[in-house]
Amino acid sequence: MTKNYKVQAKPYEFEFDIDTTAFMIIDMQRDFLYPGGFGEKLGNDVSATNSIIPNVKKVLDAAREKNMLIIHTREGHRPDLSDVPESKAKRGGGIGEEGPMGRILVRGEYGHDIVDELQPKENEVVLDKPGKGAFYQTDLESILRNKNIKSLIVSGVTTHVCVQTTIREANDRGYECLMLEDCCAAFDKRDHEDSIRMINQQGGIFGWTTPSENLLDELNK
Ligand code: TIU
Repeated sequence: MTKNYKVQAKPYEFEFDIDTTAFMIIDMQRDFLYPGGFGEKLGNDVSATNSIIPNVKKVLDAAREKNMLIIHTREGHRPDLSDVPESKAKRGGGIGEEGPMGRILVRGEYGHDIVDELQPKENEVVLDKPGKGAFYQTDLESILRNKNIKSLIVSGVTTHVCVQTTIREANDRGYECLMLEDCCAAFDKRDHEDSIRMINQQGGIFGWTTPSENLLDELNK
């Protein structure tokens, strides 16, 4: 494999082959980015998660230009809620309840879908997941194998929950992950910053992190 791109990152340069790298956008759903959805119902202010939409869009445009594999994920459940563990239902967020954007975190509802600015194109993968990690109870591993993907560039929300869980799952499966710092957000800035440190500490214990500008500079060279 020729690694034809090198991005400045922490803890050291992230090298990847564009043909074996996918751009992942985790859960940029209205339910996490707009008032009245799951994120707010859990007691959070959604302004931080909403604020990264333009940053993610810039990288999405660049990834489309380079014909990278693009994978969008959505956290959510069946309309009959049969796939919601009791432990998750109990912990709030109003899963299945009627809200201003439809039934919260339920597939097919307006709030469950991806925001207008980042709507997937027909040739892009949309992966529905019931949990926090994108590998749990999904066919992500099979898709990555079939498409010969070795590295993941990761964006989305929230940094400390679905983004971190997915990067940890990917790392254990042998994928090299670059997390884009300004293309991820948590409701609380501290959770976001702590996550960045957790990922790139100990020589990149489970990944690399960088501001998206460094990736865009490299892709535009
Ligand atoms: N609560 C929270 O921070 N996140 C989630 O429940 N899901 C995702 O991170 N997508």
